[in-house]
Amino acid sequence: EEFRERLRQKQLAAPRKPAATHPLWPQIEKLTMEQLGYAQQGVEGGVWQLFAEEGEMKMYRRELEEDGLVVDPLKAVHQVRGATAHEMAHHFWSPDVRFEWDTSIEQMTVLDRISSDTIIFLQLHKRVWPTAQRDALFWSHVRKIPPSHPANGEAYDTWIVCNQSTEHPDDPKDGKCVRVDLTVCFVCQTFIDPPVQEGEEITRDNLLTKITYCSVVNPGGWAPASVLRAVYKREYPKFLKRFTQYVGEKCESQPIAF
Ligand code: 18C
Repeated sequence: EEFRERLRQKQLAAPRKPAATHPLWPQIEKLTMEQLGYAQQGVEGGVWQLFAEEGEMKMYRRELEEDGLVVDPLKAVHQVRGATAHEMAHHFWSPDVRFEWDTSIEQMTVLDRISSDTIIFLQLHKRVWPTAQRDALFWSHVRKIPPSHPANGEAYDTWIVCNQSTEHPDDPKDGKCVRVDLTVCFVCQTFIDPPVQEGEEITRDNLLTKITYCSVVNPGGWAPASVLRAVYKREYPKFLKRFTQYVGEKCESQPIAF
C-alpha cells in the first residue's frame, strides 16, 4: 500500500518536472524551432506540387524516395473560423481526444509523460492491405511561441505541436509491426478578423486560425509505392478536414481559450 501510494505520488509529481531537465530536451528544443521555420516557408518555387484542394485547404507534396521507400514530404495549409490556435494545438496534442479525430489509429498508449507539455506515445495504426501493420513511437511536444514583432497585421498568437520518432525503454518491441519513422509539425496562428474596436469583446466570429501541417513518414519497410501514395492522397485530406471540424464543433459552445 505504502509503495503504491509512493508510486502514485511520483506519477502525480512527474508532469510538473520541467521538460528542460530531460535528456531528450535538446533534441525537442532544436527540432521544434527548426520545424517552425520550415512550416513558415512558402510553397512557391516549384518544388511543391498541389495534390488536394478543398475550400481553404490546400495540400502539397514532394515526391521523394529513400532506399527505395516512398517518404514524400507533405505540407498542408488551411484556415478555419471559430477556434483559436491554442484550442487547435491542444486537441492535436492531447491523448484524451485522439480517437475522436485520428481514424488511422487502432491503439494508443502513453508510454511516458516527460512534462506537462511533452508526452511519449506508442501508436498502433490500422493495417493497409497488402502491407504489414505499422506502429509509431514518438515524443509529442506542444508550446506557445512568443510573438517576435507584435505589430499590426501580425498573428495574435502562435502555437506549435511537434512529433518525432524516438526510442523508449518501455517499448514492448514485440516485432509484430513495422515501425515507421515520422517527423510531424502542426503550426497554428490566431488572427482577430474582423478586428474588434478597443474595449469591444472578441467573439468566436472574430477568430480566424491559419494552420500549417507538415509531415515526413518513412514507412520503415516494404510497401508498394502505388498503394502508399493512394493511402496518402486519401487519408491526409480526410484527417485535416475531420480534425478542424471536430475542434470547431467541440469549442463552439465553450468560452474562448487563448
Ligand atoms: O499527424 C497525425 N496524427 C498524429 C497523432 O496520431 C501523429 C501521427 C502520425 C501517424 C503517421 C502515419 C503512421 C502510419 C500510418 C499507416 C497507415 C494508416 C492508414 C489508415 C487507413 C485506414 O502525428 C494525423 C495523421 C494522419 C494519417 C494519414 C495517413 C498517412 C499515411 C502516410 C504514409 C504512411 C506510410 C506507412 C504506411 C504503409 C502502408 C501503405
